[in-house]
Amino acid sequence: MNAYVASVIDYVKQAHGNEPEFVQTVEEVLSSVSPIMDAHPEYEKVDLLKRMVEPERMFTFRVCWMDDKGEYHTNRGWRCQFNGAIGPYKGGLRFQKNVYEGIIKFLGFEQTFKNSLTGLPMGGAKGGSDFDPAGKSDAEVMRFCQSFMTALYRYIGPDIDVPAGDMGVGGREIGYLYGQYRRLKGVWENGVLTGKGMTYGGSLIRPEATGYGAVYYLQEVLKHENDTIEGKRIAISGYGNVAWGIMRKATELGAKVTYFSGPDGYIYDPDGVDIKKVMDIKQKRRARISVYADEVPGSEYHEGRKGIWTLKCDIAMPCASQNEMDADDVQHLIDNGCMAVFEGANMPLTPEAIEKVLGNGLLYSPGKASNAGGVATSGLEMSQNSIRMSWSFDEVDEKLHGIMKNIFKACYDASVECGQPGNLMLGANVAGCLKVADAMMAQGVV
Ligand code: 2IT
Repeated sequence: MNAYVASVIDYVKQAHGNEPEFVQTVEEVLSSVSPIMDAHPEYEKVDLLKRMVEPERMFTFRVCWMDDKGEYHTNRGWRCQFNGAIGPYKGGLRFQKNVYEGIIKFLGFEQTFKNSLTGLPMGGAKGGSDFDPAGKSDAEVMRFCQSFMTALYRYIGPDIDVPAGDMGVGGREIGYLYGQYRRLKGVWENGVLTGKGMTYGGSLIRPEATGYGAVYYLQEVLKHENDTIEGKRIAISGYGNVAWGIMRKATELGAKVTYFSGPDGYIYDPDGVDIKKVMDIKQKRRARISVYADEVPGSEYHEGRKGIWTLKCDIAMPCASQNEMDADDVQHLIDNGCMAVFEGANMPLTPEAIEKVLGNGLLYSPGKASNAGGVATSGLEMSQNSIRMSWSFDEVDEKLHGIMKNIFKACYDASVECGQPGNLMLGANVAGCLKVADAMMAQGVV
């Protein structure tokens, strides 16, 4: 490994040893770009990587709110504006009990390179709270979102920083957040958030865009292998918007999704997943997935979320959470003849799992490439808000499709340039990183 890259990784390990997820992503990305550093000593000369691993700024704030019983709660909120070299900061908000600085920083770092890969002018950011949305009423969620935005509104804006959803933040939360932003600012600046409802400036396809994009990306990879998605059996972990976007598009294109999972178990439905039912359970009723088996005749619920990787599938798409798939899971997949692992979530594979996938010649794509369709469509939502127009379903879909094709081409070309054709992890990290690096170089030491 290049000595400069090794020294920056060591520095991050020392300075951020208590943030393992952040250390993990930095190590992955920087190891990939090591050959680039050999070829470009000018980056080392200005200590570029040290600046790249340091967020431009990060806010921590108090979010206090009252529950329906009149009791008071105080949560912690964060926004990390990681890198603004190529555009306004952009990235989602995650509301989940286990959120802390390390999670927000890992997501912000990944987002920087993902956004770069989309080809759209968006810098990298992420935010969120350790608020646990489980079991909260609409009124509680509204009061929490209003309090969150009251702390955040002065630091964001359509040309400054544009949050969106991530885990625990969907259309309902974005609505409450925008309402409070508008009340506080007294202006119509709907480009400040993406993932909005259609009645106030949302974009068609945004809710399903991450899943659609992942399937478009998968199609490109398979086409390159002279293969097709038709008839493929796909296993998906998770049942959020990424998962149901994949279910819908993959099914439309002739693949078969017969199982999906939640935090405590998985569903097997031999007839192919009833997507409407999945959305109804997750979005409207916010219920556990076992309800699916209670209501869909012929389907089964099995305890244990890991079980999903022990089943036969051609393509595994982890869409739940970071580090959800380890080397043992990959071994089960390989034993069952699985040919590809495509990440729908951010960093769902442990480093050992990635090593096993690559070592056994499976096709593999990191989330920053295969799940970039979500933020890409957020970028399209920002464009529509700027020109005060709405594009049709077909217009947005066509643009999204084009972006995913370009991402594959950028990743593949970079893998060839690095002498490892088809290593899309390397390609994604190199292609994503180079654009940001060159923009930072052009703008001087800031
Ligand atoms: O991980 C992601 O790319 C997102 N949560 C979407 C971010 C966005 O700004 O649409």
